[in-house]
Amino acid sequence: MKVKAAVAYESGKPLSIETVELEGPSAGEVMVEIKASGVCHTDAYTLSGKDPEGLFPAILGHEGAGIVVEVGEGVTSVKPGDHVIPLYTPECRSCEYCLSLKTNLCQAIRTTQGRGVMPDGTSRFSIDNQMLHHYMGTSTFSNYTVLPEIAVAKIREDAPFDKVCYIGCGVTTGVGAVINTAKVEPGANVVVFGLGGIGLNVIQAARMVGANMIVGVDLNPNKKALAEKFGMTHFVNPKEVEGDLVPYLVDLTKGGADYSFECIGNVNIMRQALECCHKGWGVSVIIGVAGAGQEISTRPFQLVTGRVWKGSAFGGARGRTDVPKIVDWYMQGKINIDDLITHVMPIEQINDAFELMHKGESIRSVVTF
Ligand code: NAD
Ligand code: AHE
Ligand code: ZN
Repeated sequence: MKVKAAVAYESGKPLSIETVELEGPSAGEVMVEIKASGVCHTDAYTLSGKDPEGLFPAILGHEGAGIVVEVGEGVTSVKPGDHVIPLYTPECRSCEYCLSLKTNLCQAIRTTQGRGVMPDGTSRFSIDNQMLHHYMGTSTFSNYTVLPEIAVAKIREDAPFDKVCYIGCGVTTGVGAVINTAKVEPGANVVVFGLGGIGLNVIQAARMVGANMIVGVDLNPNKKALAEKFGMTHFVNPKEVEGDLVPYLVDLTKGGADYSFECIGNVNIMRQALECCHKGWGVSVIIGVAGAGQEISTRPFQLVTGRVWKGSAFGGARGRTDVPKIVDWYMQGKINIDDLITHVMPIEQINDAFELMHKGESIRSVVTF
């Protein structure tokens, strides 16, 4: 069928709105009508050409919500009419990774997902007989997309698509990093680097679990007011700190952060995030995604003396199990999504969403179809 999609033909170039061909779902797959999709920094990262897995031409987008319209042979867990959130981290519940219960990184389809194709090695998208790559197994910048059954979370039907799409990445990533990865406890002192679409969700979860100090670090002073509304207790603009940032933060937190979170994707800041942690027990969680060729470094002494470096993908969440619960939290008013969605626009204006992000003027833009 013919669908409307924003196509990334080349890295570094604006997306192009096109009518593209979408094949129906094969066995084990579902077709979803995407109603809304957030634009995450990771989409910009891949479009920039810095993603070693970035493939072009492709249909980007991984933060969507929509309705199942058709299911392939053998699909049992969802049916047409079900409301769903696509999962770039699927949950097959049968691979070694899922069964380990030690990670959320289901590997059932990771290889083909990274190659921009469905599990059978082919793409469902094409234009003028030219194959278009899927992206992160989701391709939500299209009004219809095809996904493996294991890559959709069924959600309640009263949840608004243009809000809960954000749970498809940013909300779950930030909230989950606090709850699942770091397991922040009441009274902990937390430092959050980067007060964007991810960092603000880290902040709201830190407040939710009863953190004591919640320090936000950002170069953009315009992020301060919203971060305070979400629970930040202290704002630090590195440009205004005399001398080194790390000793300043250690001083501020009276010995170092119990937990720090890097929500930028800058390897130099990742080092600062680790080193501002408390000696003996501080845990630093890397969330930000850094470009190809970038590496982190620190003195091993930092780890020998008890600081712990961790990473978190999709907030350590098991999508089919956890995403419906996070939707419930939103619907019950336990988490605030509305104030983070600063811009909503039709898919035709998706390039404006990238521009707003680059200018630091948005937290989350959502495109609708
Ligand atoms: P964003 O652009 O909304 O926010 C980034 C923030 O960092 C901005 O407020 C910016 O002003 C600030 N910043 C930039 N450079 C800085 C510096 N040197 N010092 C202090 N602050 C600085 O981005 P986002 O959508 O919140 O994403 C953040 C990162 O998380 C990206 O790298 C993204 O790819 C990654 N991400 C990872 C996962 C995961 O599962 N691990 C999921 C989603 C996003
Ligand atoms: N292809 C990229 C991977 C980037 C990355 O780490 N992605 C995160 C999700 S970011 C969502 O906004 C993730 O889930 N990683 C685990 C995985 O298996 O990809 C690169 O840099 O190579
Ligand atoms: Zn994302």
